[in-house]
Amino acid sequence: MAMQVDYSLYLVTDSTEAILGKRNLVDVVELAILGGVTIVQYRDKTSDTGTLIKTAKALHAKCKAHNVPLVINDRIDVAQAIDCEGVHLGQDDTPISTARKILGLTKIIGATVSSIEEARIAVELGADYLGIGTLYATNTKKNTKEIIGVNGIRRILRYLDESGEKARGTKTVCIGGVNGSNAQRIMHQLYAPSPTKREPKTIDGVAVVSAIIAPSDPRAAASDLKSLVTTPPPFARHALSPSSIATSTSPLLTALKAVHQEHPISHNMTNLVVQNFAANVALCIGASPIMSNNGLEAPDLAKLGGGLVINMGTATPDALKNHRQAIQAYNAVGSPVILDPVGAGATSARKDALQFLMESGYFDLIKGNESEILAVARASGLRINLEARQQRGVDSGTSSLTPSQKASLVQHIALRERTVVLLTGATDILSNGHTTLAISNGHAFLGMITGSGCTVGTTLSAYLAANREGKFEAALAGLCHYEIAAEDAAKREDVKGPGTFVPAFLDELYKGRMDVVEDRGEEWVKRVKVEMLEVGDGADFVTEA
Ligand SMILES: *[C@@H]1O[C@H](CO)[C@@H](O)[C@H](O)[C@H]1NC(C)=O
Ligand SMILES: *[C@@H]1O[C@H](CO)[C@@H](O)[C@H](O)[C@H]1NC(C)=O
Ligand SMILES: CC(=O)N[C@H]1CO[C@H](CO)[C@@H](O)[C@@H]1O
Repeated sequence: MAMQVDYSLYLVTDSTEAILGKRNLVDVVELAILGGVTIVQYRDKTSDTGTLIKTAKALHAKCKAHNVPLVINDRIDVAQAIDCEGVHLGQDDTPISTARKILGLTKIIGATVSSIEEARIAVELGADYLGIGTLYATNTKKNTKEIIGVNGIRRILRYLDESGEKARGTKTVCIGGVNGSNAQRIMHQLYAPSPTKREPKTIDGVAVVSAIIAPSDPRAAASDLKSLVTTPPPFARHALSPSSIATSTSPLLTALKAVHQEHPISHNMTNLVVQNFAANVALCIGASPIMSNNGLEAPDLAKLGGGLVINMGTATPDALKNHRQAIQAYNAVGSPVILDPVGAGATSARKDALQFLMESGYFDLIKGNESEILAVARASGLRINLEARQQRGVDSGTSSLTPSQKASLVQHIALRERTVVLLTGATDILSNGHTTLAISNGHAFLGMITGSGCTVGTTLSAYLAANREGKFEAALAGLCHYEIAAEDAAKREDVKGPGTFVPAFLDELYKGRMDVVEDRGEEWVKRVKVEMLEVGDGADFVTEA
């Protein structure tokens, strides 16, 4: 067996002038090791054998001094000549089995893979670790194979997770476009949710080339990356876990009171005709509305501790750029971001916009109606079995899914994206991947006024901002606050229809809040119609592609 290796920050060298400049590679690598690199791959496709051996020897001396393993890209002969810790083999290099015969069992052999089939073969032939990619397009690698993205890597992790002990035990690093602005999120998102109770398989590290070699201070760059890959991101400080919310509703009252006390900012990045309505909803529930579509302003706003709503209403390139800046600013401080993928899936531009946003950062909650959530599932790399969907009769309006299909859909996305997902409809389905609830509050008038979908987003952003340790309970509380107010408004004698409903709804949002704050919440909480759903594996409908 090869030695125990820490793969968390894996440096791949690049001696080209565009990246290294006039500096000495050995000096740069030493600085990177001092910054926290845990393993080094010497990769040089152009130098002659003499130079390779000379440089490899110098690198190995530095690596050994710091107890960091050195592997050589492709060249088994060079690895043998300097007796370093192993080799890394691409798909076109010497076969793993040959390398193993030459190097023996104690050396590290790594393999580049970009498909399940390549991963299967590499594991079978005894690779110690897999470099899985390409994650994002880069200029560093000339022969950039297909970009497989987060979803492609998750697919391979899932395959490894399910393919026996040897596959599960094979270490993995991702490669391609990793840098300081995405490393932490990638570590969080690259995991294969397991249907069993077992710990899910996660990526063991990130392979980095230019993000460490190119900067003038490789030590600082490595040190930044090291702390990013070894600490959970700010938005994941409170893990999502099974909730007892269906049996005890007191967390709902706590969540509602927290919004009242903290007046969290609800920062919108939408383009909506009902600006006034949204701002009023925010004020009535106790939040402070801020409307800003300027991404450059987001870092300052994020620090104020509020929540951000990303509404895909306008999906122009410019809007998307601002959205990305804002998402990353909120992610960086752990302030919640809600995604409202309005109309996602309706056009290919919106499909692309959704993909872009989901690659931009992490969402603490994703909410949408059935067609929008189906689009999110696809963007997340899940496969939807349309035949199973069409087998069903039409008995609930625009919905084409059975309740159990919906539950399975929402739960799969929540588990995979490690987030909270809300599918809105006559019955809403809310899941954190571990607990899935059906909520049947609300009133039909909500569907007849403009902006009701968007203002649910506004409400939930305030609830999540004020209740960071319990995002799932907060989402449920916000939804119930909103929908019970709609029921109460619709019941009123002065409400004759959707028009008179709007002002009454604002009143009832405020009344619901004050009832709870002034300790009349016992009655309010009894109105909550929530039911815990048992989710089967939904194998016929949603599959982990
Ligand atoms: C980090 O990598 C991503 C994906 O390759 C890229 O879009 C982004 O511009 C990079 N950021 C920096 C600061 O280099
Ligand atoms: C979901 O909302 C979008 C945008 O408002 C709408 O176009 C679509 O028809 C809705 N889908 C369903 C199933 O209600
Ligand atoms: C929901 C909402 O109020 N949206 C507003 C967010 O801010 C932009 C920019 O100021 C407004 O145009 C939206 O109406």
